[in-house]
Amino acid sequence: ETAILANKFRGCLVSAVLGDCLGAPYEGEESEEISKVVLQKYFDKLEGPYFKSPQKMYTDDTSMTKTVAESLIHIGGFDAKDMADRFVKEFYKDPRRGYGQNVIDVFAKLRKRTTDDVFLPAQEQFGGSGSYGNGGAMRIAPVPLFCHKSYDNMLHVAKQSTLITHSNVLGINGALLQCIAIHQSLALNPDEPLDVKKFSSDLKRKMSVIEETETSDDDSDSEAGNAYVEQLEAMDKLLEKDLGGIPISDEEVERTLGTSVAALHSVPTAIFCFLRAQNPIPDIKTDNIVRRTLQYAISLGGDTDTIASMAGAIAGAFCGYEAINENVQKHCEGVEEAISAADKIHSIIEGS
Ligand code: F2R
Ligand code: MG
Ligand code: MG
Ligand code: MG
Repeated sequence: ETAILANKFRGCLVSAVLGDCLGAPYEGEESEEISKVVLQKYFDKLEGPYFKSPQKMYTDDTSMTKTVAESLIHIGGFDAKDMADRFVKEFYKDPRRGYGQNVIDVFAKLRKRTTDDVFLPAQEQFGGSGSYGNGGAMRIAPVPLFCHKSYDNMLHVAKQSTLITHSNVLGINGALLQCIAIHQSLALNPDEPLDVKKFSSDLKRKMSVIEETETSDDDSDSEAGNAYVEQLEAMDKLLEKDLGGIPISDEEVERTLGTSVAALHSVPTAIFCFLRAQNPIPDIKTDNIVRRTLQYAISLGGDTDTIASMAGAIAGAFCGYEAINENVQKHCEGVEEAISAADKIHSIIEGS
């Protein structure tokens, strides 16, 4: 059983890297600009016999995920100051990774800060409303691995680690939703067909608890309401259509769930990609659920690296490392580090 979990940890972090590396060249493109035929060939070629070529580079998604893992491993738990210092160090060491301009302001303030309050710069973003971007969600994957034994502690660490850069309730809850989705995937047997309806209703139940709490203990005029539960309900309707044999266009997914850098319009989309990929998808020729998830996520356009990375993390946590094509891994930067981080996290939590 512990070997199964180790395999799932690797699958989660490696698939997250693959989604980032493979999706990054398409970030910001419209779905209709991305040819399904070209995308099929892109994956076929990378999965085929190995050929020498420069690796596909990872972006801020993987830089920050690596840092979250390194901090948890180094401390043996969560320490906000350690994690914040590592985000800053990583950014200034390797800034050309496609970070957004706004989050760079947080790093600059964190570097110059004179107090120990590492949460202050994030609170000052966007005139005090905080970022609702998907930057907290995109880097969360190590948290559900490290904290998989304690749900409440997992939510605590997910929230605190997000608050270092994102203080808007939508940015925070997006990270919590992505964290919970990975946590659910870790607990499932990939040899049995996934119960899509149960996966979604479990997510909705947990998010409704979170959205009720967030709304009531927040003094600020909380616009959050039940935004994520509503997105998950919209996701269910799309999935029901799909199961009923009614075609779902990319335009409908984009219009209903979104494909932007906003957490609300990308985290539910990533979960949708994973759930829809449990069954065949038109124009995507593969039996592999991880590949189908990644290829579909990229085909939707928009924030492709991040949506594919988040969807990949959930799919990899479900299917495990053995399901991931070996050749495609060689074409992506950062895979070895992801494997090493997954193994270290596993040995820390199994050793204790
Ligand atoms: N930044 C990008 N991609 C576009 C730029 C690519 C780059 N120029 C290049 O290729 O070199 N990708 C990465 O950023 C996303 C994660 O963003 P994160 O970390 O959440 O950043 P930020 O700046 O906090 O928020 C993102 C944008 O969301 C809007 N926004 C957020 N909160 C807002 C608020 N309260 N009011 C108004 N707007 C808000 C802003 O437009 C932010 O810039 C990932 O895609 C990652 O891959
Ligand atoms: Mg489109
Ligand atoms: Mg990126
Ligand atoms: Mg992105």
